[in-house]
Amino acid sequence: AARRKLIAGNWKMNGLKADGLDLASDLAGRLTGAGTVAFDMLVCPPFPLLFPVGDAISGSPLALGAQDCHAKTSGAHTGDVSPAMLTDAGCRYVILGHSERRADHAESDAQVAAKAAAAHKAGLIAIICVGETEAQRDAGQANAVVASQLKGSIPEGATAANTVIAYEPVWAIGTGKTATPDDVKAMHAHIRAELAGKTADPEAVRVLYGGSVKPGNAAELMAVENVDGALVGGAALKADDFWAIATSC
Ligand code: G2H
Repeated sequence: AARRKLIAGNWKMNGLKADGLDLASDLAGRLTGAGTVAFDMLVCPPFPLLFPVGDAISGSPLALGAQDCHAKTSGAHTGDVSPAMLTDAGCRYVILGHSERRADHAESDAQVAAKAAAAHKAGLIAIICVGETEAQRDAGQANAVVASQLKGSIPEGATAANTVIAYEPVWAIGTGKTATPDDVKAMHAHIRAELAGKTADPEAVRVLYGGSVKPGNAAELMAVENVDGALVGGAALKADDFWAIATSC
């Protein structure tokens, strides 16, 4: 089955309301104007921008996502945000287990799985991130690390309809270094094989590549077998760059 590409912008901790509204409205306008396209497009702004951006792009083909959620539905969890709060703002997706969350907040695979299960229950599509560090790759452990992250982070009940995987080699994030198409091809084939038994329909699950994707390397990366889109950070903050990446699919 053909997997439709997903081009997701992870804005990380960037942008104030005016910037976010400009960027999202610009992209929504381009997407609407383009008519039929070969990809789904998603923006994931910081929490405070979800409602204004969600309102601004509501009814357009541009989808909204968040960058994290809590595993519980409500309660005494100061500073956290529930999955239902995200759907209330218009989100369809949530990024979970990004390496920056795993590093800055010591998120474990088990926590990522619990968050993904909660996201699924709320009707959200979880984008579960995995990826090895440079030291792990140099030690020849990249495949084993990613296999173990997939095993620990994908919850029961995951399907192609509620789960997307993002492979982001940590050494390629925001560094300007990009994995070679051969590295990416090998890892995505490995991930596809590992999805068997962990999702109901492993052939249909989209597996994104992330890590310094930019207009100059997008076409080459998006053409790699088993690469079903991109999770884009830095280059997702400029409408021209993000649009160029999407339209290179
Ligand atoms: C990887 C990616 C987006 P960047 O973290 O998730 O960021 O494209 O800036 O490397």
